[in-house]
Amino acid sequence: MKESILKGYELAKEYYADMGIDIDKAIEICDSTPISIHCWQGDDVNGFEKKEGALSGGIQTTGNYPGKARTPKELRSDLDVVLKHFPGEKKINIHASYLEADEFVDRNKIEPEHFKKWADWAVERDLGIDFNPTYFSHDLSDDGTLSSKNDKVREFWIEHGIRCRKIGEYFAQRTGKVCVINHWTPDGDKEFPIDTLAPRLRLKDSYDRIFDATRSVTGVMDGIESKVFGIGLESYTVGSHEFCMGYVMSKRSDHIMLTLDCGHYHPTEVVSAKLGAVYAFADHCLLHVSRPVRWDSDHVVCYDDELRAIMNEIVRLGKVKETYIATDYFDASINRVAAWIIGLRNTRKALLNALLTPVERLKLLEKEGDTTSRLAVSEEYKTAPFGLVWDYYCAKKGVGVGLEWLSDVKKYEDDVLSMRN
Ligand code: RNT
Ligand code: ZN
Repeated sequence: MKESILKGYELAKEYYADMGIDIDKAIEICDSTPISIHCWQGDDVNGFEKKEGALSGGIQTTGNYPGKARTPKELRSDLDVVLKHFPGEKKINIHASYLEADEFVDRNKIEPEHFKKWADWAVERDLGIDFNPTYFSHDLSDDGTLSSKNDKVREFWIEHGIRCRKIGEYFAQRTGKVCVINHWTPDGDKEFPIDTLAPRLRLKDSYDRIFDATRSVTGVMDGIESKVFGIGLESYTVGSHEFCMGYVMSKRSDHIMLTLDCGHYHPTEVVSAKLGAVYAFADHCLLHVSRPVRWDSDHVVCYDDELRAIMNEIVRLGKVKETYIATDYFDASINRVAAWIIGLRNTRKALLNALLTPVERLKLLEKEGDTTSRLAVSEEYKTAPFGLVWDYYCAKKGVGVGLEWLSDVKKYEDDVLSMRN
């Protein structure tokens, strides 16, 4: 390690010790907290089903930067570059549409064997695996999935959900780590429906049936993700926030939790402000870390106020272990590998920053009613020498300090990505 990095570490250690913070302990907690890497940043949410089809379900990647992964092998090779430049415990988050089979296998026919190569790859790297049923980008998903009024269509998607939970169990068994499954359906309407209740009752029934049919599954946690609207489905969303929150809370289940995606609320609402309320009723929740710009645009995650506020909140609530952190964005306008690394490093960085907050001191001031000091202390630590701790942590983990990662990614672009088109 460079002399200057070590010097910086010593300086920061002293500074934070004065605030009552042990930076080594903060690094240790940060490092052991899993962050789940969404596989879909590498290929614009295409997946590897042997069937042509456009991305649907009201989500959209924008940009046409060259070099996207066209095969599972390419995607995993790109992910290996990401893994090199992002510190701490990692998981890989796969969608059902990223299966591998010689011939087309429909969503209601998927089996653990179609994900064996992903599991082998993850086990070799000691990564956990998270999973997602793909309830979009399919011939049968254009007019509702789990809430469809067409029984055959609904049965098809229930079967998909059931199979996904079994595949989740397979991943948990292969990796020895919990598999977090996220259930998100795009179901909704471009115009205001007359009957807003019936689709929700069907969605509720579908989730019930998926969970009832897979009661014996172990090692799996299930997130239910809400949304405000999708493109083309602007007026009505079946799985709205109230629906999903109501569903999760009414189940009182030890494995069903709410998923909060940063882009899935009205533009002035923030996830950081919701966590304290959710945790009044829940033991766990799943975060989809994303950056909405005026809508659910899924921009690359930046080290911005809201990301820091989210991480601060889970630290202050004492819910770092209980909160499953996953990234969810898709930017096709810049080098996709760099997009991954930038967002993932920022997510980890914000977590470390939050862990270096004098939380105990602030809580005490609040308890004593000294709101003046509470504000003064809160403001003061904002300019603490956090960057020195981050650089030391990155150096210690060998993932590149500062922009060291960028030249490696540029080289990978020249040698590999640019040859793909
Ligand atoms: C869509 C949801 C969902 C997806 C992924 C691909 O609005 O955020 O989580 O982004 O499942
Ligand atoms: Zn999401």
